[in-house]
Amino acid sequence: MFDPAPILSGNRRALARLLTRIENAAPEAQAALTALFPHTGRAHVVGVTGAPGTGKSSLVNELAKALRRAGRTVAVVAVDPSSPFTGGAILGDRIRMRDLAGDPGVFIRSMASRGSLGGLARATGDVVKALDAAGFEMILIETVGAGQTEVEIARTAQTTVVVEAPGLGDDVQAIKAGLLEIADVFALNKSDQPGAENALRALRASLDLAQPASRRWMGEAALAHHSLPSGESSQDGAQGPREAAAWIPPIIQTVAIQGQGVAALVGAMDRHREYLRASGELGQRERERLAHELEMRLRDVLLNGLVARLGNGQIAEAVDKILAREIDPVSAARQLAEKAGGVIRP
Ligand SMILES: Nc1nc2c(ncn2[C@@H]2O[C@H](COP(=O)(O)OP(=O)(O)O)[C@@H](O)[C@H]2O)c(=O)[nH]1
Ligand SMILES: [Mg+2]
Repeated sequence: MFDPAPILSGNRRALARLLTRIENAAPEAQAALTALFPHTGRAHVVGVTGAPGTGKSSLVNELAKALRRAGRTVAVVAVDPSSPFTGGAILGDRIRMRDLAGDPGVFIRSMASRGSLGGLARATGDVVKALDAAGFEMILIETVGAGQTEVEIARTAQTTVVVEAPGLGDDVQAIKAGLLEIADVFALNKSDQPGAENALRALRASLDLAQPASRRWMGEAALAHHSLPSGESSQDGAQGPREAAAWIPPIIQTVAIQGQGVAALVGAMDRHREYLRASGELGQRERERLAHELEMRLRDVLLNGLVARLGNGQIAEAVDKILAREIDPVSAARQLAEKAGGVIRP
């Protein structure tokens, strides 16, 4: 039997060991997650995503420091689907370790892909559950915004921060397009760099396409005093009652390497969480997320059960028949399911 007490009382060794088991999909991990599940659902889970080089790691590092200064506990999960390394072998993480080493209120974990990206998304979700049960108040998940895995991982987060930076190429624009719709907060990082003003204008323009100009203007005016001085005029007193009705993703200008704008970014993350709670969206998103997870797990359970009953031989046989165009994939799947238990009827 797995004893959840050490994890719940903040034993870091026990936690680290569990996270390794989760990553390796070790059989004991599931028993642990079952025991810990009732203790989850308290943390504010924030995804930090964006193109490579925009400054996500630097920003996450500064966010962790700012949260610690405010007496809040924080866990960081850095996910890199392209890296075969894990366990903090990434340079950025070693830098982070130096800043935050020895602080029991911080926990940092790097995760890398071992083949299946779906597996990585699932492992990340489980790692977040373990950190949540361990009592970390905020969990920051850093991912490179590129593909399906990131979208899956973003589902885990309650708040998604999309990091942008000036002066990146066309490939970055492409990544951006997919990220605009999942952003709850924008961090326009590297605001010290040439082109920052242009980047701000470009980002606003693409957001205005998605939202009525008047609403957008109101949201930003309300947040203007949190941004870095940028020569932009800020309108005071624009925060009206409509502010509570809809969330407008704010753009927070930051300079991660100087820690500038980081407090404002924490403020925006907190406000988003408060908005989610007040609007009822928090519960709704949680329900959708858990329903999605149940569906995924159900698929796994059913598929594993089916394969166990039929054996790989029958499945390979079906593939041969499909290949020979003797049967189509959907009909073959139905036949196999019926053979395995007869429970599945279209
Ligand atoms: N000038 C400037 N450089 C930054 C800023 N933030 C990060 N960098 C640098 O940009 C590079 C990429 O940062 P990193 O945090 O690793 O980006 P990531 O790939 O998004 O995680 C590093 O050399 C950082 O020092 C910033 O605000 N201004
Ligand atoms: Mg990084």
